[in-house]
Amino acid sequence: MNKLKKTLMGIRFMGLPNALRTARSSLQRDRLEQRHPQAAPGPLRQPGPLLSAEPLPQGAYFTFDEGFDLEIQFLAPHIVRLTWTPGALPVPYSLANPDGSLAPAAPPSNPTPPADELNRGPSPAAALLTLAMRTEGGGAQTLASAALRLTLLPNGTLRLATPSGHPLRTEHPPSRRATSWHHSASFPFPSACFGLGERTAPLNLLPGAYRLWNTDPGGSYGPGADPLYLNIPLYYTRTPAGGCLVFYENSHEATFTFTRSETSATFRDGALRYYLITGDPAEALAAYTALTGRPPLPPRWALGFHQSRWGYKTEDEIRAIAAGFRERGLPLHAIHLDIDYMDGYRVFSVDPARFPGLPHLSADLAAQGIHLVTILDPGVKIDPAYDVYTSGLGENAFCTLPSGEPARALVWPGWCVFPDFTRPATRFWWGEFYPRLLDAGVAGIWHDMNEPAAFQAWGDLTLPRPTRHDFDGRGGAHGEAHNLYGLLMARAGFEALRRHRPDRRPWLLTRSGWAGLQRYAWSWTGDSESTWPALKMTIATALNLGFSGIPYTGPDIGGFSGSPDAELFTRWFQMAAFMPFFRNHAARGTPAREPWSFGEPTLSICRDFLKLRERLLPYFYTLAWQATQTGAPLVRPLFWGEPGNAELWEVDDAFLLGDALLVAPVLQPQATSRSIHLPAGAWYNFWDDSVMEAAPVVESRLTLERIPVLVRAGTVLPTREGRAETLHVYAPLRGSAESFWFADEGEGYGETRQDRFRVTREGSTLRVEWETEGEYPLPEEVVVRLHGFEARAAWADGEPVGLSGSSIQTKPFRELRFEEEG
Ligand code: MIG
Repeated sequence: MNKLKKTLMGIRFMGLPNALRTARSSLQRDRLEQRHPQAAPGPLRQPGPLLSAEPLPQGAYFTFDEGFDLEIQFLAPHIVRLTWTPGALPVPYSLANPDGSLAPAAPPSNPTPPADELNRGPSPAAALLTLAMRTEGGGAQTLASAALRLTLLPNGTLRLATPSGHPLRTEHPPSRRATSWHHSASFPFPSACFGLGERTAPLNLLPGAYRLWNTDPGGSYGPGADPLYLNIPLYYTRTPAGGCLVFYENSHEATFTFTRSETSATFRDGALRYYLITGDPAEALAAYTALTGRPPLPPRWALGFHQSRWGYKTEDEIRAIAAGFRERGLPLHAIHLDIDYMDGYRVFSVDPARFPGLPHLSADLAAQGIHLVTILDPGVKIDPAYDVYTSGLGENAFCTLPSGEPARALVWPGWCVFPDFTRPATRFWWGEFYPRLLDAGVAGIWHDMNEPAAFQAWGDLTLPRPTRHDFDGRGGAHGEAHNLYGLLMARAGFEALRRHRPDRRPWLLTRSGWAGLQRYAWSWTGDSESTWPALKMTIATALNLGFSGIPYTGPDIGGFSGSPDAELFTRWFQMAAFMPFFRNHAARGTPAREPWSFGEPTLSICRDFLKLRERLLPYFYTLAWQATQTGAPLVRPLFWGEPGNAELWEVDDAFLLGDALLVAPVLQPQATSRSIHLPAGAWYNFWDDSVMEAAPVVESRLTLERIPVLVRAGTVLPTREGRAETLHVYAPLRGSAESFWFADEGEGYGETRQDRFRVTREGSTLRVEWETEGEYPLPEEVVVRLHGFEARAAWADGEPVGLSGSSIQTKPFRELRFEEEG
C-alpha cells in the first residue's frame, strides 16, 4: 500500500481531529527525544586478550582486557547461558523462574500451575551435570557436557560443537559501540533458520534482515512487512547434522541479519546475555520452554470457532449474530466485542446506551455455549471524571517522562496515559479492574494496541524513547521496556484472571508480546491484508511463531483490512479451521464477513469446516495438553520429525497439525491441483482413505469444497461425532505406532486422563492397545473406525464384537484385535 493511501486510511480509522493531533504529538516527541538523546556511537571496542579463567560450579568466568567479562553457566547438558558484560543485566521477565532454573514438566494432575507457584528449586538436570573444563594448546579453554562442547579462544572467539566435534556455530568476539552490542557468528552450509517471533518472511529466514521492535504496521500489512507486533530474539539454525537454538535475553531494539552461512545481531543496550540450546526442534523447544515456560492448558471452548468484527455496535447486533449461527446450524464458541462496546473508548467501561445489559447478554450467550470476549487497550483516557485515570494517577501507575509527568500519547480515546506494566504495583492495580468485565460474564479478554501503539504523524507509532519505566524497582527507559510491554500486560491480565476467577482457566488473546508470552496468552497475526499472498504468508508466520515458543496463533479469516471475494474467503476459512486460533475478524468499514455473507456454496463449505473442527476438538485438545508438557507447537513445519532433511526446510505452503495431520491449504485462485511434499512414511488421504507412500512430492486434484488433508499411517485420531467419542484407526502399512488422547472437563482444574494407544499390524492382524492413566472417567462406549484395513472379525479383550462396515462400538478395552478379510 502506498504512503498516501495509508495516510488516508489512517485518517478514516482514527478520525480527523485525532489525525490533526498526531502532528502535535510527534512534534512534542521529537523535541523530547532531542533533549534526551541516545548515547553517541563512540569508538568500536572489542575484548582484548583473555586475562583470567576461573571455574564456577556449572561453568566458568573469564575476564578480558578492555573491561569485557564473560560468564558461562550450564543449566543442563544441552542448555548454556552466556553473559558478556558490561551492560545492565535483564530483569528476568521472560523466564519461567526468576532465578533462571528450569521449570519441570507440569504435573498432569494440575496442568495449569500459576506461573508464580512453579518449583523454584535448582533443576534436577543441573545437579546431574558433569562438566569437564580443560585448557588446550594455544590457551583455548574447553567446557564439555554430555551434549555439547564449547571452546573459547583467547581472543574471545567461541566454538560450539556436538560432543563428537561436529561444528554447529562459531561466534566471533562481540564488539561494542557506546552501549550497543554487535554479535556475529557463522554456521555450516547448508543451514536454514527459523524463529524471530512473528514474521512475514518465508519459513526459512535465510537470507534476510529483521528488526526487533514491536510495531503496529498501521492497519494493514502484507508479505515483507517488517517488523510486526510480536518480536522474539530467538532463532534455530539447522544443518543436516544438528541444530542450535539461540535466545538472547535482551529486550532492547535489535536487528538480525542472516546470509546463508553468517548471522549478526545488534542490540542497542544491556548486557549481551544469551542461551545456546542444542538438539532437534522438539528437544530444543522443550528446553527453551523449560526456561521460559510452557503454555497452560486453555479452556476447551477457546479451541472452537470465534466470530468477531470491528463494527458490531450494539447488544442487538450481537444477539442477531448469535442467532445467525444458530439458525444456520453453524457451531460457534465465542463472540468478540471490539472497541465499540466501550464508553468513549475508556478501558473497563461499557457503553450504557448500546450495551445496557452486558450480564444478560453474556448469560444468554452462555446458555447457547457462546463465550463473550472483550477487547482492552492499554491507553487510559486522560479524563478527570474517569476513575481508572484518577486512581492510576493516585497510584503512580503510569509511565512517566524524565520530568516526572505522565507520558502522553494519542490512541482511540484521544490523549492517553499508559500503565507501566514493569511495575509490580501497577500490574496488580490494573488487574483489579478486570472484575468489571468478569462480573458481567465476560469469559476471555483480548489485549490490543499493546506494542504499545500510539497514533503519530511520523516516526515510530509508539511512546517517546525517553519515557521512564520502573523495571521492578531497578529503573529503565522505554528502549528496554518497549518490547516487554505486551508480555507484561499479558502477565498482569493472567494474574488478574487467576486471582479473580481461580476456578477457571484464564483465556487471554494479545497482539504484542515477547519471549515467555506463552505462559499467559494466545496471539493472533493482526491486521493482515486480504490477498492471496497474505493467505500464504500466514502459514510461515504461524510456523515461525511456533518455533519461537508461541503455540497459539491464527489469522483474521479473509485478512483484516480488505474485501476478500468468496473464493479467497473460502480458502482462508478452510486453512484456519486447522490453525490453533480459529477466528473470523475484519476491519471497520469492510464488507460483511459472516459465513453466510457470501451466499452459497460458501455457507455450506464453512458449515462443513466448522463441523469438522468440532469433530477434531478432542485431537486439538490433546495437542494443547502435549504443549503443556513439551512446549511443542500445535502447528509444525513438515521437517519437524526429520529436521536433517533439507528438502523440507523451505516448504511453507503446508503444515503439520500435531504428529497426525498434514494440511495443504489452497493458496491460488481457481487452482485445479496442487503439489504436496510428503514427509517420510505413509499417509492416508483424509477424505477418501487412499494411501500415499514414499513419493517426495504428490499431486492432488482440487475442488472448492475441500483442501488436501492427510493422516499419518498408524495414527489413532480421537474425535467426537455428535455424542459418540470415536477413535479413527489409520492402519500402519507395517509395524506399529503410538498416539495419545487427553481428556478432562475442558475447564477448571479437576481430574484428567491421559490415554496412550499403540497400533500394530502383523500379517493379517491389526492390534490396538489402549493404556489409560488418570482419574477422569472413560466414556462408557467408544466407536472405533478402521481406515486402510478391511476387517472380517474383531475381538475386544478376547470377546468377539460385531462389525458394522468398518466400525465397531465397544466398551473401553485394553486390546482390540482385527482379522483381515481373507
Ligand atoms: O487501530 O480495535 O489489530 O483487530 O479490530 C486499530 C480495532 C485497532 C487493531 C486490531 C484489530 C482491531 C482494531 N485494532
